[in-house]
Amino acid sequence: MDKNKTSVSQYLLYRLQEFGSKHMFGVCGDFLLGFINQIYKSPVTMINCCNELNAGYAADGYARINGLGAVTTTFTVGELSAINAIAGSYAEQVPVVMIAGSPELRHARANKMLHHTLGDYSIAREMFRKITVACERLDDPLHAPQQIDMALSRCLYYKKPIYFELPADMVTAKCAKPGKFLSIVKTSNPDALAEALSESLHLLKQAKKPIIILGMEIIRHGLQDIVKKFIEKSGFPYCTFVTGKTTLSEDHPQFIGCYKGGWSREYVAEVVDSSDCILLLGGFFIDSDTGGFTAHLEKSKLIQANFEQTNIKNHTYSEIMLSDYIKGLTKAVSAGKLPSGLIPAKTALKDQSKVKVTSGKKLTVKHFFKRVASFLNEEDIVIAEVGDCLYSMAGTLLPKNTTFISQSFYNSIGYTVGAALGTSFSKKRRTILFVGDGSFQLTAQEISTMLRYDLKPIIFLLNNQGYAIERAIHDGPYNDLQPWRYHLIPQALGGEAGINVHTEGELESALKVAENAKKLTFIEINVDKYDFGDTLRLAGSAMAESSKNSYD
Ligand SMILES: Cc1ncc(C[n+]2csc(CCOP(=O)(O)OP(=O)(O)O)c2C)c(N)n1
Ligand SMILES: [Mg+2]
Repeated sequence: MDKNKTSVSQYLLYRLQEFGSKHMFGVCGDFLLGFINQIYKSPVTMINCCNELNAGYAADGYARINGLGAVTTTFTVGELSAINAIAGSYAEQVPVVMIAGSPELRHARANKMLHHTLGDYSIAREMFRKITVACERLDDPLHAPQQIDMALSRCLYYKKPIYFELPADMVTAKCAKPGKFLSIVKTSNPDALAEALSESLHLLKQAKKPIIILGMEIIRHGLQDIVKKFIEKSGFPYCTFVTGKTTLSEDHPQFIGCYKGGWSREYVAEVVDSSDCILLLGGFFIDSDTGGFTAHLEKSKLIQANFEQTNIKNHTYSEIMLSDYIKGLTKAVSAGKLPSGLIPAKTALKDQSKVKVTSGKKLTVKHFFKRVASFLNEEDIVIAEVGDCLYSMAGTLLPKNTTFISQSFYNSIGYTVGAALGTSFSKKRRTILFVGDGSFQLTAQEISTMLRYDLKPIIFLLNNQGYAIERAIHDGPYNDLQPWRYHLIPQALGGEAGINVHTEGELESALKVAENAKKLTFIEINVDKYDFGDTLRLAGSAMAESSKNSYD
């Protein structure tokens, strides 16, 4: 073989692992077998999942920790199962590479009515085009390296998913070996940047009570160090949206808590609502970040800096890179252009350390989340599913260097089980999953994959006998579930039975087991059907209000 050549599939796999994706999640199929064989011959490890949706979720969770995730499926039937996961990655700005193995090109050219094809070979690909930043069919080995590099550079720059269709006969087709990878680099328009900085500094200088809010883009674009430097130099207090939770370690002395509009803790709401200059870095006005749009973030006092543009009050500066903008502010503070240490911030309350335990007492949602907060360790990866798990965990102060993961914008339930599979490959960190019974019923089978690959997440399943969040909006029989014996599921899937917890005492014993566990730990937390956390109750009323015209 020509030493300067490789195959299209090996080229792709080389690039994936180069940028952090050392595992590939997926489900095989006849059009994909050749590619999967190549994965087994490459440095990338294939993780065979139970279904494609979960594989997509796993790739998303994996990408949030490792910088890039990848999922592979067979043509149409497999990829359309994964499409909801890719849509979630698009909404939540997560760099995931989706690879669909398709029939050999000769079949496509002859438009043969092969199984899985819908009669039109382009339909699935065109569906992905809307939810990716690059959508490529690798049908020419000469151009494939360029297509792969261009798409990947967009994925890594925008932190959004990309899609490749890989026809079966292209898997081993020869192409050039990977050369130097060219990343997308954009620079700010210097005049626009200078003007935006000057206007921002004017507002910040006049402010008596400035506050910083961090949204999702800071984590996604890896700007934590830059932001930390600015926060520390300025001395301004800061909070995060839910989508920005754990952007910086939550033990930071200037951190006052998670801001959720009208659903925030009193002190956080008071600081933000009474601020005369709000500096929103990397955030958007998402309902779950603004307490169902109850936030008082008035434009007259708002500076909103996003990835490629900054809005100040009612006008927009485009072509400004967020990193340049934050660095510019930091430089101004260092040069004494901004007063620093304006407000002595009251650090986020740590009221969760002492919890009174009464052995035989029935467990409540409030007791569980308060108690489990002190079970969490530094460096843990904490994943919370939409529902009471997310609402309760968002308000929990997390230990140093914890990473919080949730699909709090796209809200596709079941996401966290797949995501926990993906994060569990970070062997040095514990993955702690909090998932509701309703959500779990969508993606439960992926526990099987965790067992298959000897992964050791700690899973808390909140069994409140149904869809509590939906009950809080509008109740009916559709919010009830078939009552599964959740703690027995790991056993049915080839592992050992989990622990069933009903009382405060049983929770203590279960946490001891979990602390010393050398294998996957599954703990079913049983609470009353109408036992809702405070934020869930508030969220329920807000959502009921927003759909009130649909109920009679
Ligand atoms: C894929 C998908 N299907 C349906 C919904 C609507 N939905 C949102 S939350 C929810 C119920 C979640 O129940 P559970 O996981 O038990 O959490 P709880 O509210 O009980 O804490 C449903 C059905 C959704 N968000 N995503
Ligand atoms: Mg539930």
